[in-house]
Amino acid sequence: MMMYERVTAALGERPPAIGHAEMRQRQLDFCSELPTDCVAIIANNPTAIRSRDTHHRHRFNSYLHYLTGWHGEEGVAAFYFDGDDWKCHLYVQPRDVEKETWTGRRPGLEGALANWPIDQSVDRENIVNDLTKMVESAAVIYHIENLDEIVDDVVNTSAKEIRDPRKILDNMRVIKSDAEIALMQYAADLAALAHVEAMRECGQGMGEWHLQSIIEGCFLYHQSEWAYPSIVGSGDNATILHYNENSDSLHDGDVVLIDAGCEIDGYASDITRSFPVNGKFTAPQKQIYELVLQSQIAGIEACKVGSPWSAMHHATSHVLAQGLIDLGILDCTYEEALGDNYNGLYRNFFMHGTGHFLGLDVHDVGGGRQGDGEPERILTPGMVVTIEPGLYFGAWREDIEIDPKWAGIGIRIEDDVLIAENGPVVLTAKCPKEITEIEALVGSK
Ligand SMILES: [Mn+2]
Repeated sequence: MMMYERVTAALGERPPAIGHAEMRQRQLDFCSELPTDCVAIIANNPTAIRSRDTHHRHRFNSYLHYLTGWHGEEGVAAFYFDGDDWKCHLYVQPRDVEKETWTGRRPGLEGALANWPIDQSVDRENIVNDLTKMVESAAVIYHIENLDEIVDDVVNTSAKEIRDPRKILDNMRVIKSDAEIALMQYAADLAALAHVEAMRECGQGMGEWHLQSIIEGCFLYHQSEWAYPSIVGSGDNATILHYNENSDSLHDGDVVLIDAGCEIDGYASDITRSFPVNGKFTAPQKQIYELVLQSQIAGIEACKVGSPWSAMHHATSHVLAQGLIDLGILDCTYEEALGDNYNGLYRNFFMHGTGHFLGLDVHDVGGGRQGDGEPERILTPGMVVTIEPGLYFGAWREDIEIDPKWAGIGIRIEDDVLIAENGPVVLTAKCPKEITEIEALVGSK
């Protein structure tokens, strides 16, 4: 438990979950964008079978959670205007001692009404009748498809106009409040400190899964869990972007890449670090690492209020394209390396985006654009993004020629960054990324 307690000591106090007043304000802000003759239905994520009668752990739908704080299975919210005010109904499962004995406690109708910011709780048994009535008296239905089959049926059998509420909600979710930022800072701190412990414990003779267990154990010990399956890839595995088998042994001389983040009250952190298994980068590894780091720092510096979304990707790309030429990896002009539309030869080694929004979803809503054909989003205070350039030289790549000295190196460095008036705030700053810091830390347990 020593390493977990060290993390506890460095963490500080867990901030409170989002309060009811803030969620009521979200409901009002959402409803004020709707016509009063509509009903807006926000369903939950479905459950999924893992094996026979065993289910995957359920994760609430982020839109439903954003508007109501609901975190259980089932649970569907409906918003309508009653002539004076907007009302929120929540459909929930009633208390049932026999069923609860098997599947766990339920708040029931009374519990839901008392403990969630809603106007009425309704027995889920009545959802078809109740929603059908609401839909019949509305002119427009706001609805997200493919979450709840029963709700889909009610909506699709009506002949009403159906609209997607996500654009309205995404514009709200993309800007984080102080309470949300506090939760995200805590999620960032926990993941950062978990990465530090993995670096400290790392050594030869270990497996990728051991590093995974340190990181995820840290999350669990602090009543958190992974926000996405952890990636622990050493050597060539680091060059496979979504590798998460984490089943290889760590080898002397290899770099290991860990991409792991946790969730606090639904809010994600997302960190990647790449470090040498034996605590010392080789000369070629160091050259690639330095280049990715300079690119990442340029990406963070581009996180300026008023800049377009693409500014960050352009900043990282300029550094990488020039660096690949300087290292002799690309034998071409800078223009050829970069390409006309950031699609040049450097994309052989940096094939993903520079980052994404971060929030209730790890790849959070908002996107770079608000929709097809619409202008790019402009960076605004309260947005949280990741900056995560990388370079990958897979020895297994048959499509490009790679000098053996670079083969098997995969490096990505990822931080979570809050856009703020006075410049970018790196939420994941507790996780070291300078070469000297990393080399001092790895294997130092
Ligand atoms: Mn990411």
